[in-house]
Amino acid sequence: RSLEAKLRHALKNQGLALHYQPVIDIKSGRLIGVEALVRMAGDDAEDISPATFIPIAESSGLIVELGEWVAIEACRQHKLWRSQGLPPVKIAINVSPLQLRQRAFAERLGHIIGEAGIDPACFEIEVTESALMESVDEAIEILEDIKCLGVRIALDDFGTGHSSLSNLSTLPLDKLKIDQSFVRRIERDQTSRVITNAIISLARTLHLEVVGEGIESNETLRYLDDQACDQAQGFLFSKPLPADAFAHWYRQHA
Ligand code: G
Ligand code: G
Ligand code: MN
Ligand code: NA
Repeated sequence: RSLEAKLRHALKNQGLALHYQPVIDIKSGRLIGVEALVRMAGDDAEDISPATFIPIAESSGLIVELGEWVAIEACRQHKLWRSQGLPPVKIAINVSPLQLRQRAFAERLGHIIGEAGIDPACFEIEVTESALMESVDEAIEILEDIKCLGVRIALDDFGTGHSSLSNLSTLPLDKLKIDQSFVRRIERDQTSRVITNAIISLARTLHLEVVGEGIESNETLRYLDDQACDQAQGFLFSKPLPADAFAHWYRQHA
């Protein structure tokens, strides 16, 4: 079966799942959020990577349906964790640029969050820098609408796209996520350190939160702490986990 057919089937038959990766406040070491990442079961035990099927979802138009499922499922899970006594951490979903071009996106998102009864300030969308900058003018109005819902907006994979400084200050952003490619080379590459420092100070200047992604070692974490980076995410803390495993991880680390 083609990947598109598999995806269509998965959407209809509960064949998708969200995994959750913790986001840590570096100063306190506490959990402050989770990023939800979609998974599709493959024919064998291996999941099919979203890096493979998201592009198919985009080219086939299934991304709209998939994106709605992701938002609904993230809200459902957030609510369930709350009822199980987990603190009101933020939950982030990844949003494709194609979703952002849907006029109705903000309205749908507002509806989904409202139905679930979730505080919009706990909900964050991640938009990749490169995708956003391809059509800033189109995206900006929708981002403004999303901002009006009270939902937070993070710029993902930051440092690899082509934001102009004027774009950055015009967009209603809350957070920059430093691209993993820089973070992972911090220990061995001076250029990656310089770029990381520049992103952190840019975030400071624009009053944005800043998070280092792809942290795999204590040395990298210490470096980011020294540079006054706010938040951290990476395999050092945990890989993305199924919901139950995440709740277990949380109880062990609370
Ligand atoms: O989880 P993993 O690192 O394999 O994710 C690979 C890529 O797929 C990342 O760039 C991530 O942002 C993207 N991705 C994961 N989940 C979603 C999702 O729900 N929607 C969209 N649009 N992209 C996602
Ligand atoms: O593009 P985005 O930042 O949404 O991608 C998130 C992806 O990064 C997920 O697929 C996740 O599995 C992966 N990831 C998260 N932390 C680490 C890490 O510390 N090392 C590596 N290699 N990948 C990571
Ligand atoms: Mn992301
Ligand atoms: Na990223």
